[in-house]
Amino acid sequence: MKLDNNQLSHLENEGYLVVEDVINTSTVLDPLVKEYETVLDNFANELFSNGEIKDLYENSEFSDRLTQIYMDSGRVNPQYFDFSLPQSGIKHDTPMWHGPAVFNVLTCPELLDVVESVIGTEVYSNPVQHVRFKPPEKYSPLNKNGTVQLGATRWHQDNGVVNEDADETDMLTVWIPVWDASELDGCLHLVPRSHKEGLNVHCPTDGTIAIPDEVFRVQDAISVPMKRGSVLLMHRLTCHGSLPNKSERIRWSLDLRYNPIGQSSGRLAFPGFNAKSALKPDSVLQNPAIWDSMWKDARKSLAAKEDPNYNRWSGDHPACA
Ligand SMILES: O=C(O)CCC(=O)C(=O)O
Ligand SMILES: [Fe+2]
Repeated sequence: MKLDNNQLSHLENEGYLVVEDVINTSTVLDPLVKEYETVLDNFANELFSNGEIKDLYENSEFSDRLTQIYMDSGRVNPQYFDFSLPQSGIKHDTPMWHGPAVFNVLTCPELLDVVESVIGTEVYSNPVQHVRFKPPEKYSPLNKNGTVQLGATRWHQDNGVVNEDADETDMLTVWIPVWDASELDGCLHLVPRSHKEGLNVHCPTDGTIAIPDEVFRVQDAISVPMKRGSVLLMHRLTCHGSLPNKSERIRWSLDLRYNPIGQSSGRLAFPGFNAKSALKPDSVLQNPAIWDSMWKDARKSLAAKEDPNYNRWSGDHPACA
């Protein structure tokens, strides 16, 4: 699906765009859910054999099973399911998941057509990408300070969480609800037109980084409920975050990024790949097993050296006081 001029001007002027019915739910999203059922099975078996949970919760469907396992073990483990690596502390056996069904979402032709309409024909899959299972807050384990583990995502700009080498690029964020994401489920919220107002200061806050409310137009935020199959496009400078999950079910999303081939990804230690190219069609990666091995190679080399620094924010700024 190519975007029309109205859609492109909405993205250009507002800094975001929701496009409905892009991703085929039965051929792309259902297989993703199936694949993650096997990952969850492995997770349950590992925790059970380590004595971290009392039950395998085999008879519960995905959302309840993951929630029950998190409750029983007392901690969330997003890294087990993620198709990226953490920013620090990578070990040779840091868990991650790069299965074919995930690769099929990243390279889904309908999605790449949408992305091409925005950034041009030469499309690179940027390695800053995540799966997010946000558990219902009422069941989510708590941190030592009493806050919910994996609760609402704090306000940020994606440009603020990557290195300076991505500052002048056309990196585009694509947020994909695997299941419907309403306000109750903890959908995204964002500030329209904030991408025209530059990069804000981000402050180190509770183990993550966030833009303080005082420095941007937080009062102008809108929430963006979305249906399964839709995608949300965002400019790299659009201020956004997500709401707490007040529902009974996990909020399941993927967030992906793409940039034109040849531009810097902002996390050069991680592997991206050419996803679509009119100029060099032979350079496009089609084999999910190669993608998986690229990440395993990156993990091996990162485990053997000092952590790269992806964070430009020191907390010295007066707005962080
Ligand atoms: O899904 C979320 O809670 C946050 C997602 C996000 O920040 C992003 O997609 O860039
Ligand atoms: Fe983000």
